[in-house]
Amino acid sequence: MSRIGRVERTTKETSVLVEIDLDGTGRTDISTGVGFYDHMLDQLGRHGLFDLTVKTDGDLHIDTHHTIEDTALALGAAFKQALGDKVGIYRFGNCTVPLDESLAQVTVDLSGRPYLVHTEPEGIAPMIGSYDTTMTRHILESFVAQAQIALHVHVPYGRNAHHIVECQFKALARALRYAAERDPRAAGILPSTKGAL
Ligand SMILES: [Mn+2]
Repeated sequence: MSRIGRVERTTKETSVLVEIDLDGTGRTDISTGVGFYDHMLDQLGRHGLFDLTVKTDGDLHIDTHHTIEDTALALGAAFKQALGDKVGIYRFGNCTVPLDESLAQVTVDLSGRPYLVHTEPEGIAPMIGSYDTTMTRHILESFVAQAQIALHVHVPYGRNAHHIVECQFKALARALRYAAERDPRAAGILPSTKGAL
């Protein structure tokens, strides 16, 4: 049974298409018009071993905010759709990833309830190309709201803004992969005593 999510989301501000296959090989085709964001979504696919297509046509003549946010919302919705009934998956995942001087620790519960805890160093460079670094938290908030997951992302230390953001996406990718992976000991079992996720 394939685990694929496909979401098209069009507003007066943006037009977004996201397709994700949770059981892919890390093949990506990403185009948002925000170079660094494309680089981050490429990390998400590659290190999550998700096949990921993202096509966003946004109002970049205003700024990158709507383009980045709406892409994250569609990505969260597509991820939730691909997860389906969550039977037989690990549900929890965590990964710690260093990138030179920076470290990211990510823990996820595919709980069905949205909650984000996020900390990163203060005072990092405000821009990476056209990417506003205050958007990292906004991306995670948007993704969590639609994916309906609990997500804790911590960067206890780091200096370079590019490294600080990139290690978060790499650790997120791997934590999501572990949580969404099928547990061979749990075939047909929903990982919840409540009977619903
Ligand atoms: Mn916003």
